[in-house]
Amino acid sequence: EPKKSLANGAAKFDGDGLPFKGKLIGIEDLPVDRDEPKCLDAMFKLKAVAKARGEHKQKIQINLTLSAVKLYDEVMKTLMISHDIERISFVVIDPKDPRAFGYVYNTTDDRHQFWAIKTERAAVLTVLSLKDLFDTAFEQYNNKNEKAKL
Ligand code: I3P
Repeated sequence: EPKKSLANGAAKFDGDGLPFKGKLIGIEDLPVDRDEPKCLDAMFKLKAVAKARGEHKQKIQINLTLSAVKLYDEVMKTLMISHDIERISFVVIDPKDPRAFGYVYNTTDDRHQFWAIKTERAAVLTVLSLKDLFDTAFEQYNNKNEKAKL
């Protein structure tokens, strides 16, 4: 079977990118850039904090583009933050909640922020698309390097 064409596979991440609806559970700094137990501890803690707050979590839209994971405020339609994909080091699914996942974003000043997100649909859909995005970006990077060698 021929390899899936890069152009077709990458198209869904073009422009505004691939959108998912969700809610922001919370953000916490971690001591390291990849550690599943620490991420899940942060996830459970952030969920408890959100619940104790007694307010609705912020509704967001998550757009996956070839350069970044972009988080928009769903109500205001404003860009909250853009996370360059090369600064995302780790993605986890909450094993206790099919609608929650999180990722570690490494800031330019070397902090490791865990972003916990509740998805409208199954979190695995967003996580698989994220994996697809990382693979596509990596492939494009390699293709560019191959061309540079010619
Ligand atoms: C709500 C319930 C929902 C949750 C919502 C809670 O609590 O846990 O599942 O939505 O969060 O308020 P209750 O059952 O007491 O009404 P998510 O599953 O999407 O988090 P929210 O208020 O932050 O939207």
